[in-house]
Amino acid sequence: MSSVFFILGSNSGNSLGILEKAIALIAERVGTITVSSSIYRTEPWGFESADWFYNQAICCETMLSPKAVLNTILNIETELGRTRTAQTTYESRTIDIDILYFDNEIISTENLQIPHKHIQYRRFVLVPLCDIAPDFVHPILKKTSLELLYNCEDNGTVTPYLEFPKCLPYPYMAIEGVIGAGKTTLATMLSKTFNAKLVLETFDTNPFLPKFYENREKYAFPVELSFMAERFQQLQDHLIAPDLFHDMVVSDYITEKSLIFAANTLPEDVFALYSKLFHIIFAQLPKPDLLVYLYASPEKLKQNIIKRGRDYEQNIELDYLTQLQDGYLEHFKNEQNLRVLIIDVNDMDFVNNPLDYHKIISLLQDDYPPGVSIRNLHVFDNEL
Ligand code: PH2
Ligand code: MG
Ligand code: MG
Repeated sequence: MSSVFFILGSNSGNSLGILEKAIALIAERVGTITVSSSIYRTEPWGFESADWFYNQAICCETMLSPKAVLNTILNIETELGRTRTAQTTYESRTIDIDILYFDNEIISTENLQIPHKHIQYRRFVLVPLCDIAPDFVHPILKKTSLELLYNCEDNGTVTPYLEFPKCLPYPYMAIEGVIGAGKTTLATMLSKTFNAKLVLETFDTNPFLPKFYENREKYAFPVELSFMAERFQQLQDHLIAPDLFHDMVVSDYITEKSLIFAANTLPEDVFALYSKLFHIIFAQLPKPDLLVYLYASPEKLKQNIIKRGRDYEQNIELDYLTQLQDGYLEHFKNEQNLRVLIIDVNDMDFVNNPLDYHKIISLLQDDYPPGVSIRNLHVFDNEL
């Protein structure tokens, strides 16, 4: 019996399904699989592609010779749709199975090199390998997997792949937050993960918005009215019409946003009129089952605004962001029947860090009572 270590990778087709099939075929034809690593999402190494890999390392006990193992895995690759072109550079593949180690053997023939000659240069190999064989010693380099990883200069991203639930307990969710909090990004990501209907505010069709940022007083009323009309129309279209293809709706705003902004931008008497109109118009619309508010400090919001670089937003002052945030928080106190979940995202990066995104999704799986719930807090303590 010999122990053989493999790294499997796929970045095209139904990668997760293909990995699973490859492992089943290896178990059948090569030998019992004794351990397997987590699955990782990894940046393409050695070539450019928008399609990241799924990689996983496994260890298998086999009676076969190295040559026979090689032939077996090449056949499995072909059966699972791997095609090889004459191209000499790397390219995307449905499945790649490479032998990393075969006991402590050192083999160097034209078709087979053991240990695999790139182990020490690749984080996408070393990270999964450290899951299953941290202390295995490379027979040529005489270093353990952990030492190789420690010395590895590759800085390609390798992050654990996490499974998401199939659905969330809230059929209609609204994501809110002040300008720059990431609500549109999060709403869009959630709609993709859960195949939800996405309802995004169409801020760029509001002809008054750039003018408003130039001259607040003059354009406050038309800008707010214009938003109110647009929001009403959109939500009416999406929430009332049944949709056979989506069980969930995610929006990046709540209608009350109109009131919160208007309270800030309109003089008192004009706001009273606006508020009256608002309540007449919106009385009919359903409320979200969960309102998620992304809380970030004004300084962090300002950084995000600078990062995304919309010209007309660049002069927004910290004070204005603070006032809006206070407006939201104050508003939530009075909405006793709404489930409001405040997530402090100051130290989160759900766009680039899959663990953070996963954390948000696990928060969205919980049950919340009506009223305000706060998660992930350090900033808040006694504020609410
Ligand atoms: N395989 C390659 C080349 N580059 N990059 C990642 N992240 N994962 C792989 O499995 C991989 C790669 C050649 O086999
Ligand atoms: Mg390979
Ligand atoms: Mg290969």
